[in-house]
Amino acid sequence: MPADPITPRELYLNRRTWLRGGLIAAGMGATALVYQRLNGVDLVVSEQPALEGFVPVPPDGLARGFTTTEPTNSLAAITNYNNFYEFSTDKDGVAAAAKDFDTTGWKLEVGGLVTKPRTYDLDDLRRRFPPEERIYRMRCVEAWSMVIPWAGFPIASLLAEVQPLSSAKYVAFETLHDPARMPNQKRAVLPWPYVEGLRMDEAMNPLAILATGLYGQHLPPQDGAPIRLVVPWKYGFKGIKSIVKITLTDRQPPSTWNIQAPGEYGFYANVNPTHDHPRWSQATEQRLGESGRRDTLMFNGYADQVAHLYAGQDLHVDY
Ligand SMILES: Nc1nc2c(c(=O)[nH]1)N[C@H]1C(S)=C(S)[C@@H](COP(=O)(O)O)O[C@H]1N2
Ligand SMILES: [Mo]
Repeated sequence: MPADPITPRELYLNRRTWLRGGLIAAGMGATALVYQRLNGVDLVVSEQPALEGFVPVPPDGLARGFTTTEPTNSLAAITNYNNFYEFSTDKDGVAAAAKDFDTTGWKLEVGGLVTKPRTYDLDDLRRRFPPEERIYRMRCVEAWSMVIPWAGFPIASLLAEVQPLSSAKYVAFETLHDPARMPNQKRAVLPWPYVEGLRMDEAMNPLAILATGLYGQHLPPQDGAPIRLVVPWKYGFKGIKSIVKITLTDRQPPSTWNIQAPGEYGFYANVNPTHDHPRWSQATEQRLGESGRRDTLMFNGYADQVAHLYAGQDLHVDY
């Protein structure tokens, strides 16, 4: 198997054609799935228009956790190895199944316990919140990981505009529910729509973003077009895709995987190498494109930025 081609950062900002390449065989260990890209299978290469007003990661971004010196995974890998059950439960089948997903006329409704509820269209969002680059590690609860150059804006900026009431303690997120456009919603593989939530202080942390792009392009359908959540210190399932609704609330919101298997997936779902999943270890992970496994880091390596949010909380109980 060829290694995942690493894309130098200088190239992706102006390069419009992408090499087709094989993905790696990511061995997940005896307890988890083994993913193999067979020779001869073409990847779905997802070309999207460039994002206007894209702001590269700031020079002091490393200290703030906004970037990393670890190599980014290729666009081909990021867009052909996905979890998005509304389209397919096969990670290598999402790209093809979501290829024609139409996001024309998308609306994002923001309401609940706020002073100024508001419905945004994508042009509003782009105008008001220019896409900033954030290069984050992404650690799936299934024990694989990638490094992804997102473009997005802090949720804090959006919340500042709608002005949460002091009674608002949590932020609830909801994915589109439309089986005509998300065909796997015709099957009851999960309760639809997919929902997620954050505590207010988590949502206000500068690392938490709403992403509208990656590699300086608009977000491809398989990665959650046109807008999805990215919280890099939590397991990937918290990063809800294709969001239509954000609601401020005083109660802990439901989380799809927590409803589905409460003993396996907590509401907080902070990356924690010392708290194993009941069916597999969380101590190590398979980074796509690497041959050996690497150690999983507490809070996925973002402890300096977020550990204070959980002071006094038992992360083996509130997991
Ligand atoms: N609506 C929705 N959001 C979702 C999922 C999903 O199935 N449906 N899968 C989650 C999981 S388990 C992961 S690991 C990430 C994967 O994001 P990526 O495919 O862009 O890497 O999306 C998350 N967001
Ligand atoms: Mo995941």
